[in-house]
Amino acid sequence: MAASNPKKTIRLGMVGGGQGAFIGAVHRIASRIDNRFKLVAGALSSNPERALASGRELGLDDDRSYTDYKEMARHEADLKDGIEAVAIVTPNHLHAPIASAFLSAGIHVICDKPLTTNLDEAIDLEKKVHQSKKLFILTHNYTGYPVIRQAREMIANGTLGNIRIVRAEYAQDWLTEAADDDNKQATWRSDPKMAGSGAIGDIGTHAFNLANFVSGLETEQLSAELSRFVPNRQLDDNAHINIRYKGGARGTIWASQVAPGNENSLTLRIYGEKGGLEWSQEDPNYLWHTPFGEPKRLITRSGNGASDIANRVSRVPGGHPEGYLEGFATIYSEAAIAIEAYKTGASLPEGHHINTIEDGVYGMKFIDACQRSSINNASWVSL
Ligand code: SOE
Repeated sequence: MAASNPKKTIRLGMVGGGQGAFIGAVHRIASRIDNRFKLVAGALSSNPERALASGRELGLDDDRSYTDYKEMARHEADLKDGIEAVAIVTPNHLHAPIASAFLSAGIHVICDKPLTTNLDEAIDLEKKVHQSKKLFILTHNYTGYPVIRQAREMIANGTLGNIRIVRAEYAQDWLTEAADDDNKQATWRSDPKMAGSGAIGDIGTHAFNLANFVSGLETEQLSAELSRFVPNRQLDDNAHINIRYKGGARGTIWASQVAPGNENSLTLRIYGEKGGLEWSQEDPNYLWHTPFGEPKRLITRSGNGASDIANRVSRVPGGHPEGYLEGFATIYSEAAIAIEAYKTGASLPEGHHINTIEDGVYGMKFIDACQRSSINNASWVSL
């Protein structure tokens, strides 16, 4: 990222993400790519042996390895060199209580999505964030890709004219069959108490967030049909959603965990009166611009046609692929810039973006509206 960024390393703690977890390791790698954070404390597991072993594996001092996040928040707040920010990488039902404990201790929060298990909890958490006056950053990591930043800029500056159609798809296949009991990732994600929502929360909120981020549109109403295709599954594993945006544009979101052949197929297509944009997460360095009546144009990350906004969040020259981890790293580096600016009062650089508590609540309004609509025969509901 741009050389003008302040370079102070921020002391980071982590809750969740011990041995056997998936997303915690991604957060840790992402936090280090631009050398902006140092992990110094963690409550990596609620199991004492696993917490200690996971901490040691990551080089944490034993006295900064906790099993109780509340104790971690209290103790870290008392230390002279205590953590400045905490990353929450637990199942969804723990996001709100953990975030509240650290906010009350005066520590900034970086949290995985979706925000909570239900909308009421999300609204309560929003109040706590505001009261604490600390930063809350939600890791909607797909907003970190350079050409996604450029797509947003192109739409904002009118390159496509008025937007008419938004189509976001997030298709996976890993839950096509009932998961084994020892599949930790699947078990909590399909438990209503721990996850609160199925495909719409786990991946649909990413698609919704990305479509909003790039298009700049605001949802007026939606109609959703949530399905549970796998017998005995308690949460949705497939969702079809139609969206009416304010101003007249129309959108569809398809989120599925049961679409064989799709590993992590997040795609976005947006069309306006003057042209369109097309992007696929599995080929993330490229953005197609389709001006109406002209040949398609390929914009490449940090290469042909890349803008300053895209280059600001690129690291290596075009033709050398950047992907998931670098996009995630951008979320962390933007968080670091926001934390530094909070401390020093410095202004944020042009193009800087973080997903805030408000984006988290908006995602929960989306989930809530999908659930309300679906149980009512896919009726149109407002957010
Ligand atoms: C699993 O479905 C998962 O890891 C999600 O939880 C992430 O948010 C998504 O980015 C990739 O898939």
